[in-house]
Amino acid sequence: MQREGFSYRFTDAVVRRPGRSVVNGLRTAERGRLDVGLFRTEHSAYVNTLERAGLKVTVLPPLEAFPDSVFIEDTALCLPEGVVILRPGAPSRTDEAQATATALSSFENELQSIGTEGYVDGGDILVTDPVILVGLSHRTDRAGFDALKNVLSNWGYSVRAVHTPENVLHFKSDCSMLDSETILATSRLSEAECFAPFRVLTVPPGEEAAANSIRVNDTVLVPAGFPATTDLIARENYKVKLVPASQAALLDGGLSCLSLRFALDA
Ligand code: CIR
Repeated sequence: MQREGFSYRFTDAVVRRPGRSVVNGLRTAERGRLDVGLFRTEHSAYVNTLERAGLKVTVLPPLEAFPDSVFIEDTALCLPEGVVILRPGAPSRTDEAQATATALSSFENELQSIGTEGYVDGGDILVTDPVILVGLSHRTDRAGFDALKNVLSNWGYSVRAVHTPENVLHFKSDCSMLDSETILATSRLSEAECFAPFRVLTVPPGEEAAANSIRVNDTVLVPAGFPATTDLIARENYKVKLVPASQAALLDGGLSCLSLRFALDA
């Protein structure tokens, strides 16, 4: 049985700086021209916000061979028992995970992997205190889910497969965990009723991208530009910090994708 709050109480984070090749990152729609300089500025603001929320942040150098490697969350799952190296489902990203494994091996965690049978993107994994939800999606398949569940069950976790809506890249593009009992989600996801028995706060229409916020210790990081969602979360008495994420959004990325967050023993 895990300590209450283990899913949002962290000491450390690892991020990867966007390289010049980020302009070639995957995207489901053309939403505007990506500005590498602005991406780096927003990335620095993100790192700064994680630090202010109490984390020691390790910044890894860009990986030019992998345009999407700034979205490091998709390559691993960090838990108190250790790290599971994942296998991202986009062909251009599958080998990205090896570089994450190398970087994380210095943190002396137990390192497991889901092997080479299926695919899982970290963006499809929502860790909550009582259960780990894994969205099957265009990036995460049943074989990957089974391999991941195998590792997590050995560590004592309860794991459940859920459905990611057809037009949504990752399960967590549409939801995030605010505390042990509360999830923030879009209406299309909360209507799928995959969150029972959680309390669900529904993101106001038109602000779907704000569902990918992140709880880090006592702060909820919310992407800038979504005032109704910001109000909703603040009214519930969470401490909110806005973070600019316009360039990640051009590549279907949100705040959670930009870091791996974990707790090291004191
Ligand atoms: C991709 O398509 O893989 C990247 N352009 C965006 C990844 C976003 N990651 C996430 O939601 N966890």
